[in-house]
Amino acid sequence: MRTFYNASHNLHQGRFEMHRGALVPCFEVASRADFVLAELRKRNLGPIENAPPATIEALQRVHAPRYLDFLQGAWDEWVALDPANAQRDAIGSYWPIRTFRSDVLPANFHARLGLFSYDAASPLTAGTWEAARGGAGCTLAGVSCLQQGERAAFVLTRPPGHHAGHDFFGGYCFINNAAVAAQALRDGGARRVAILDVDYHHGNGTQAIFYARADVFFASIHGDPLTEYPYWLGYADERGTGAGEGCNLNLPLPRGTDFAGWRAALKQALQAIAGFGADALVVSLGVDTFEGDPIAGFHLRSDDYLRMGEDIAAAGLSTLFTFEGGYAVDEVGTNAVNVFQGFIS
Ligand code: SP5
Ligand code: ZN
Repeated sequence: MRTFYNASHNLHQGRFEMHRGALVPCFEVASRADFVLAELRKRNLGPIENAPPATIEALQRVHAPRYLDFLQGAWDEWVALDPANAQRDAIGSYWPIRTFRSDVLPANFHARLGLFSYDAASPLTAGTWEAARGGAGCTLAGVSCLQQGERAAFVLTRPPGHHAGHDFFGGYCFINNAAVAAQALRDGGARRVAILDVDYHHGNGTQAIFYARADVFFASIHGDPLTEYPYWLGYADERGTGAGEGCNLNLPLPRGTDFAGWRAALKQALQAIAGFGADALVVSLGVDTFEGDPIAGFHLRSDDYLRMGEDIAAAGLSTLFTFEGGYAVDEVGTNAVNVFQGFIS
């Protein structure tokens, strides 16, 4: 299996995230990708390649122009406000909740930072834009690979993507790689594309991007948003809207769920995807379902990821994996690569 590795990922290194009233070191660290890369090499799973960054035009297939403009210039604006800002990351302080306007683009930087984000846990850094754009470029290279007839490819990148929406970042995510992939597959001629999101957290950004569409099916298995981030989306009654009705499947599971329970949900998701009749599959691969994850609550073990890969392969679709969460840094390589090992076995 070919891997497209975003060598620019380490330009994005957030220092602190706001966690319940305190700034704590970021969970989403650069070494996550390094551990996965090392494990891929160790197991000789296939070539590891680079790709050029995505163009703005390609990103605009999924994201709003004014959001991309903001992301691209945000760091320079932040530092221009105060040279001392170069030593600290940009984090929002003000958000336009219900009753506020979002059509007006304020001149004030902090107001725009809040307009285009939804949490204080996703620091924007000097290299965030370049890292995120590099990841989308790798995603497009992975898509090309499938279009040339490869069975599967892996996009090894960070920051992750599935919480990022059409015009907002959050949940450590800035550009929605899974959405970029699904859209590029459609643009390349696939009639129907399915996205399977196995990250512990509901992929609210991906769901929202495709919610009204009948050509992209979104299925997600995740911690119940009644108690788990992102809290305000990911419930079982969200089934899509308009033409997209029936093209969204959420399978929330309680904290403490082990692989037996999780695998039953996977079976259900894969059955729904088979019923949809997709031409290609995008997997948002988060491994924060692992029992040792510091910010999540499922109990999957390392061997379970082999079975996960086997089950996904049995769907028989050409498949692009994009890397999402997984914060038990020492095991993140083993767990992610186990999925691919199972997939190709
Ligand atoms: C891509 C991805 O996995 N993003 C996840 C973002 C989660 N951010 C906030 C998590 C808050 C969880 N609080 C857990 C308390 C642990 N002691
Ligand atoms: Zn996650």
